[in-house]
Amino acid sequence: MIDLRSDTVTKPTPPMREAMMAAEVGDDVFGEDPTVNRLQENVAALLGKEAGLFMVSGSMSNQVAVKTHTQPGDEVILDREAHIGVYECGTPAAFSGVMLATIPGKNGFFTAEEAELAVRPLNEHHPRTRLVSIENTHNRAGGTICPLELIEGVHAVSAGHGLAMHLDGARLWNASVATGIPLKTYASRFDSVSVCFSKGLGAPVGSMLVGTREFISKAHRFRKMFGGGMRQAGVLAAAAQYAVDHHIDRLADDHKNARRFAESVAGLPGIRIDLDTVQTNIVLIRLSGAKWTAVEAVSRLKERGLLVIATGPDRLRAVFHLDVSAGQTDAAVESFRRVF
Ligand code: TLP
Repeated sequence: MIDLRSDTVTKPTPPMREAMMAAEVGDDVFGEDPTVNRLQENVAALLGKEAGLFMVSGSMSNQVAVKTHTQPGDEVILDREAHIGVYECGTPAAFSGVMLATIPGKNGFFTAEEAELAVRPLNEHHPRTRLVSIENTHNRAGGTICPLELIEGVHAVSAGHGLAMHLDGARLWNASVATGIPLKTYASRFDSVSVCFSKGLGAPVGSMLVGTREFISKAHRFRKMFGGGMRQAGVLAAAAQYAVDHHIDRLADDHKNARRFAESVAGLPGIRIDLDTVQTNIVLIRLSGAKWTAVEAVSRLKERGLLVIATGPDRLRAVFHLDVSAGQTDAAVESFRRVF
């Protein structure tokens, strides 16, 4: 089986497992796990922030950020297709008591003008706008990269209204490798940034939230409240550290494979791919006038040894990662040719 359902499906490599075996550990709830502490310092520095907090998942990292930035009754501005709103179980409402002001962005991103219009006037009728969140790269838009000028523009609007900015950078590594723009540059306009080790970087578990020392110390309490206090988490942090040290540059291979796959299947009957949005490791495949619905296509492709997911009634997603070689990319194209 070639598994293109997500870049979360990667298995830890033998050297990553060795790093996990060798990890020095302690009780992280007491702040005594040296491997976790080192990872937090290293990743915060990589992103140009004062402090970091190791998290169980990207969802926890985003939601602890939302909780830390807001009060119940506040409102968060974000793209309509953002992971925080679409895929995180309604946690902003359930755990933070906040409302989401969603903007139908283009390729996952809204403009400064759209952000300005979404900010509520300050009076007793409205929720208080408190936070603006951007996802980079954008998952449901197909791994698209947020242009720096857009971030700058939205930041200017946020600063003008005294709002905080959060970056869901689950795949920020991919954006940085694809553009050559340093992680720090992307992170610089945000008060908090969440990055994931368990997607393209190939670690089995873990994400990190970074920000000022004060923000992270507040977030630390909420992580415990959300059930995310871990003990000898150094075995996981060691895998994440290995991934940061060895698996960032190689993301370029995933981007090449995604591009080659997209260009090869784009012309098949009933398939439409907007090649302009294939910027990193995700390919969105639209079915228009195809023989199969998305759900039927998933099972036909599975019969031919290829796993993808349906992300809508007429939409498939293929994600390229550490465990997909160039040869397997060609085999995936062949499965599509046969089914379509
Ligand atoms: N995305 C997963 C699924 O939840 C859809 C995937 O397969 O792509 N932010 C972004 C942009 C994400 O894509 C994801 C995971 C998360 C946050 C949440 O991370 P986890 O799964 O660790 O909670």
